[in-house]
Amino acid sequence: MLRFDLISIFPEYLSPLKLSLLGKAQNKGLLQINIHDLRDQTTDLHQSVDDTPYGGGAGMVMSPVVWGDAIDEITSNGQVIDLIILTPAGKKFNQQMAVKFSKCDQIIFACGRYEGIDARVGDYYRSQKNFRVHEVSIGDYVLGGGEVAAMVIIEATARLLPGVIGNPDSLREESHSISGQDDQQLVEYPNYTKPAQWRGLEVPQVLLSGNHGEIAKWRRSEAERRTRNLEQE
Ligand code: 6GU
Repeated sequence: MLRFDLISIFPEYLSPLKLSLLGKAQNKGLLQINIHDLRDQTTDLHQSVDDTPYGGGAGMVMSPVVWGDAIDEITSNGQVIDLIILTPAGKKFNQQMAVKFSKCDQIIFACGRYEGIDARVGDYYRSQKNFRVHEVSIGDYVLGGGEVAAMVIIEATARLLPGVIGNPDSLREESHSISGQDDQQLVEYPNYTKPAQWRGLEVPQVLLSGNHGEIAKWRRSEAERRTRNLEQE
């Protein structure tokens, strides 16, 4: 069973992970999500997790001591652990990465705040043979911390696990899993449901035709058109 461990100074910020699809999946025993408070690892009166940057500059940097202790505490020996460090400087998350993460045993999410985590945390765990370290961003903008990014990655990853989604067919047909000609990714075709007329707008005739070959062709060309339009923006 895939186990997610999240470490954050705002554990309550991660409470949506108990809801909806992910909540049900945990109740069914399909995956496990554990949330840890980074401050539990502090030893000083003020429970400090950060300090000023060596070399000067604005902001604060999170302590490698506190992070190392927090990660070690949830490290179960034996299996490989994937450590995801959330940072706007990381590799941009995509569907292929979600597929890879869905095949892991244990994923630890280090949700940094401030100017980020001391760089030696990534270096140290990269040197440990039972760890794989990934620095990941969810897009080209800056968030206040990694918590929302971790939830994005977990939601995208967990729904690929067997049993999490009611109808597994919806995994194959949807956006970003449809492979185009040269295996390039296509976004999804537009979808319609009843009524056939709404506020003067009609559902495309071909979808009412019952001709499955024509419908598949139309959907394919719409997906290609939408993908081309996105590339032009
Ligand atoms: Cl993972 N963290 C922060 N702080 N900002 C981000 C991000 C992560 N991904 C995009 N922006």
